[in-house]
Amino acid sequence: MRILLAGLPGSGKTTQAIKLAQELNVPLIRTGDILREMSTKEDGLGRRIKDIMDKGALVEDDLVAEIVEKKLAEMGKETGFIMDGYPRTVEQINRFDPEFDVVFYLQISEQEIRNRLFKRGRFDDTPEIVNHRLKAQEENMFDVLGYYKKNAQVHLINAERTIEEIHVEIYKFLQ
Ligand code: B4P
Repeated sequence: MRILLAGLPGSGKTTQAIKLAQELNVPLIRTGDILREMSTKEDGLGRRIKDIMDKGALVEDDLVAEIVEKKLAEMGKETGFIMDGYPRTVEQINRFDPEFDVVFYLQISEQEIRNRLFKRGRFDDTPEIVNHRLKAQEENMFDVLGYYKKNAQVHLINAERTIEEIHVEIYKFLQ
């Protein structure tokens, strides 16, 4: 099964994606991690990605779509996978659509997002960068969700509960 964990930054999508991939024993693709790894390279591309991520903006659609398409081609789509962080815009879907069977969308308030991210304290969790990330992603995620409502099975999840409660809901839905 091809599963997407979607939501705004801080909604818990990565947390749930890791747990689910372990439990189902299927490959996990995380664009955030791939891009952070690429951003450590001391070449032109690495520096460009670092610049974008430092500001809390989205990396170019073309580039991210190409990375994901390549990764899935290497893995073989037929085995099933869990995706975290892609697509984040409809433009990305137009460039490459992984054709998910199920999409879990984690719903959360802005206040709770801020609480969680400030507590986590990653380099891009400062108030200014979080504002940028939310601005860059809110409208886009709304459009992405609209697309999948027509093209996949979408399950909306109340993400303001414990990690375990959310995981159980997702897991049960897949049984
Ligand atoms: P990501 O790495 O995907 O990071 P994120 O959106 O901030 O959320 P993350 O998944 O890490 O956190 P989670 O909600 O699980 O992206 C980083 C950057 O990469 C983007 O800003 C962008 O620049 C770039 N990027 C990635 N994909 C891209 C794409 N497709 N196109 C363009 N650019 C792209 O958890 C957050 C915190 O909440 C954690 O500390 C966790 O412990 C906590 N938490 C989780 N669940 C909780 C719960 N139920 N209760 C309490 N706390 C919880």
